[in-house]
Amino acid sequence: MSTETTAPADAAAKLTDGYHLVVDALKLNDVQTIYGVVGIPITDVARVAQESGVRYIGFRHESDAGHAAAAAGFLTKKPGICLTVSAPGFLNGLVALANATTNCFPMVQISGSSERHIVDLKRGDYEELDQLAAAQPFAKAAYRVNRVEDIGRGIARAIRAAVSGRPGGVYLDIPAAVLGEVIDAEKAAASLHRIVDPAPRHFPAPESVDRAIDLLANAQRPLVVLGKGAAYSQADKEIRAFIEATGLPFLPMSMAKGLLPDDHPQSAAKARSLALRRADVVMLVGARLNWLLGHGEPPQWNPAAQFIQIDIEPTELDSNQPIAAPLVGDIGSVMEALIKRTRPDQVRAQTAWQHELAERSAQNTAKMSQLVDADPHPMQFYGALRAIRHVLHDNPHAFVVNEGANTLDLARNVIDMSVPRHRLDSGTWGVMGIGMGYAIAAAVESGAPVVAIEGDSAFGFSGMELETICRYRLPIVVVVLNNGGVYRGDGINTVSTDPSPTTLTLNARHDRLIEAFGGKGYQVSTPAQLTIALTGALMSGRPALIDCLIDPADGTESGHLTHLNPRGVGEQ
Ligand code: ADP
Ligand code: TPW
Repeated sequence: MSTETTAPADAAAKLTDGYHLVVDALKLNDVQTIYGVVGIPITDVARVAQESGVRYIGFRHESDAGHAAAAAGFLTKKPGICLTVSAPGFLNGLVALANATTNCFPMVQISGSSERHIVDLKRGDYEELDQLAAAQPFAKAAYRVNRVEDIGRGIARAIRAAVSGRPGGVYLDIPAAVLGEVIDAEKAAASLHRIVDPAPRHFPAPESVDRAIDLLANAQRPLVVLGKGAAYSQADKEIRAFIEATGLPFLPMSMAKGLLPDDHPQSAAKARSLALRRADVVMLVGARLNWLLGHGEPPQWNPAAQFIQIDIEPTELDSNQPIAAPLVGDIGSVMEALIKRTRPDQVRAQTAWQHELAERSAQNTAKMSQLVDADPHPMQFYGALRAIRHVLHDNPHAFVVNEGANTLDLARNVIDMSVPRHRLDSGTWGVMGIGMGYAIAAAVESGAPVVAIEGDSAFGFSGMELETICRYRLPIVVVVLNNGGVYRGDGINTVSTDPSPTTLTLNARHDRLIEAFGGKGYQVSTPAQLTIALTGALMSGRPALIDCLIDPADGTESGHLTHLNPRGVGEQ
C-alpha cells in the first residue's frame, strides 16, 4: 500500500532508461570522452553523457568523429567511442570504422537505429537500414542490443572485442526503442558490469623465443622493423632496452617514428632501401609485410631474408613470406621474454653492417640536405617542410598529423620524431580525410598542441571540422601546403573550359575559413614567414590555420605511389 502512495517524483527516481544505461555502462568501463554527431535517436545519449561528466565532442561529419575515436583508441590503448544516428549517419561513420579495423585501432561505433519491426519488413521507416548487416564486413565484430537490460552486456562485449587480441573497430547497434525503454533502476544497475583485464597479456612460449634469438645471433645483417603495433603496445621501455642492449639497427614505419628518436645512432631510417635489400634476418615488431613493406618481396628485399615476426594475431604470420620464427603474443610480453632469454653478447650487430648502414645514411642525409636547404621561389614542398621541421624541433611534444600525397611522403622523411605515438597519418589504407578527426582526438586526449600538415586536397575532406576545433578552442595548428591541386596545381584540360580533374582553386585562401569561426588565419609564401607564423600560432595555444602557397608545378602525381596508377592505352 505504501509503495502505491509514493509521490511520483520518488517513483521516477527508481526508474532509469536506455540513454542513461548506455552512459552508465561506458562510465563504468572508464570511458571519458564520446566523439559523435547528434540527431534522432541518440541526442539524449550525448546530453546524459555531458550531465554525467563524460565529455561529448560534437562534430560536423560522422567520418571525422569516427576517425577521432579511432585515433583516441590508438593513443590511449582503450577503445575510442563514436556515436552516430541511424542510416546515413551510421554509414558516414562506417569509413572510419573500417579504417580503424584496417589499422588495428580499437574503437566502438555506437549507432542508434530505426524501428526493427518496420525496418525488417522494409515498410519504409525514417532512416531505414539494416545497419547490423551493413556493418559486419567492415568491423572486427558487430552486435545489436534488443532489450534495455542487455545494454551493459552489449557495451562490455563491444569494448572487449575492440581491444583484446588484434585491436579493431566494433559496431554496436542500439535501436531507438531500446534507448527509450524504461527499466527499474536497481535492476538496471545490476545489469552492468566492468570488464576485468580488457586486453589480457599474451606470453610467447620459451621455445619460440629461443628460436628467434638463435636466428638473430647467427645473422650477419640483422634488422628490426618497428610498426604502429609496436607504438600502440606502449612497450616503449622494453623495445628500447632490447634494441640498445643488442645494438641492432632499427627501421620505424611512419607511425612508429619516435618510439626511439629518429636521430638515434642505431636508426637505419636514412638508409632504408639498403637496409631492406641487404638484411638477412628481419625482426618485424607490430608491422605487417603488406604493401607498405613491398610484401617482403625482391628486388626491394633480400630474397634470402629470414623473418621473425612479433604479432598478437597468429593468422597474420605467413600471410606474405614464410616466417622462420613466429612470436605470437603482446609486444610488451614478447620483448620482456627476449630480454630475459638473450645471453649477454649473444645477439650483436656486426661492425661491417653498422658501417655499411652508417655510410649510406651519411650519403642520403647529404642529398636530403641539398633538397631541404634549397630556397626556390615560389616556395616548394621541401622549403615549407624545412620551416616546419625547424619549429617542431623546438616543440618536440607537439603531435604531428599528416595526410596528402607529396605532403605525406615528403613530410614523413623530413620531419623527425623524438617522442612515441606523436605521429598520426593516412596509415594502412592511405586514406584522405583523417586529418581534422585525428588532430582533434590528439588534442582532446593529451591537451598538447597539434600540428596537422595537410595537402590542400587532403584538408578538404575534413575541413569543416575547423568549426569544431574553434568551438572547443583546441590547440591545433593546421598547415595547408597549398599547390592548388590534387597532387599538383598545374593540370590542364585541353578539351573544354572545365578545370582538369586534378585542378583545385589556385591561391585559395584556406586561412579565411578558420577566421569565419574565430580562429587565427595566416597566409605565407616563404619558409621564413612560415617559421614565424607557426611559432606564433603554437605559442598562442589557439586554433590556427596557415595557408602556405606552394609552387603549383611542384609535386608528383600520386606522390611516391605513381607506379600504382594502372597504365592504359597510349601510356606504355
Ligand atoms: P605498420 O603499418 O606501421 O607497418 P601494421 O598496421 O601493418 O603496422 O601492423 C600492426 C600489427 O601490430 C598488426 O599486425 C597487429 O596485429 C599488431 N599488433 C597490434 N597491437 C599489438 C600488440 N599489443 N602486441 C602485438 N601485436 C600487436
Ligand atoms: C578517401 C586519393 C590520394 S592523395 C590525394 C587523393 C585525393 C590528395 C593529394 O593531393 P593533396 O596533396 O592533398 O593536395 P599533395 O601534397 O600531393 O599536393 N579519397 C580517399 N582517399 C584517397 N587516398 C584518395 C581519395 C588521393
